[in-house]
Amino acid sequence: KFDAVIFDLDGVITDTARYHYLAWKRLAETQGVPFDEAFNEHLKGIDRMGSLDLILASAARSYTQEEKLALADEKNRHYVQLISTMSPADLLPGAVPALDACRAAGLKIGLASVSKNAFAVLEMLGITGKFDYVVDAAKIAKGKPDPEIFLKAASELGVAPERCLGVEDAVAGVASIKAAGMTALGVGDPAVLTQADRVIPGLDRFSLAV
Ligand code: G16
Ligand code: MG
Repeated sequence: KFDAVIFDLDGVITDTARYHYLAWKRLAETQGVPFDEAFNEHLKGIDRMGSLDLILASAARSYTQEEKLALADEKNRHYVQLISTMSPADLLPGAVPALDACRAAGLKIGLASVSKNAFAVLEMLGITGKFDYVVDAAKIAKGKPDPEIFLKAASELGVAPERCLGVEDAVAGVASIKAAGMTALGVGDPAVLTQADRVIPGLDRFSLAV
């Protein structure tokens, strides 16, 4: 049924979603903006400046572009510090077996992350070589939920979108996969990832039977 599988990184292969949450939470608190896990769900898969705009939308004042860039930079420095000790031990259960199962099935393997830190995270996890093609923030103009990132991965892999399976933990990411005309495998809670074709709790339950 599929010729390629395109994985999201944060929250699917490793739990950097937790670190993004902690870094945004601290940033929001410095600006007096309320922040919790439920609000954070809307930020998953959204790029850095887009996430900041969503947080500052409930701030008491408006911010200049210069101030926003400084805040985004501050959040990223905290995030980079949080991920600095990552190693292959931070791979989520089932991540490597899922990648290896796709490889054994003769499928192309892509990665679609809007994170500017994606290549650094892949290196720390020791899995860069497991992907045929990686799309990160530098290669796209529009982030998730726009389909661009998954379409770019498919075209670079030389596979038609309808022959691709996208794997995502974020509402915006699942929307991006569906807008690209692909099948979406959600990782997380089916009550949250309502647009996914199937939802599993983690990659330890990964199968190509979607
Ligand atoms: C990830 C996260 C988002 C984060 C974005 C940008 O996307 O899910 O929470 O805001 O990357 O990250 P950075 O600030 O490192 O550029 P994805 O697509 O990997 O889920
Ligand atoms: Mg994600």
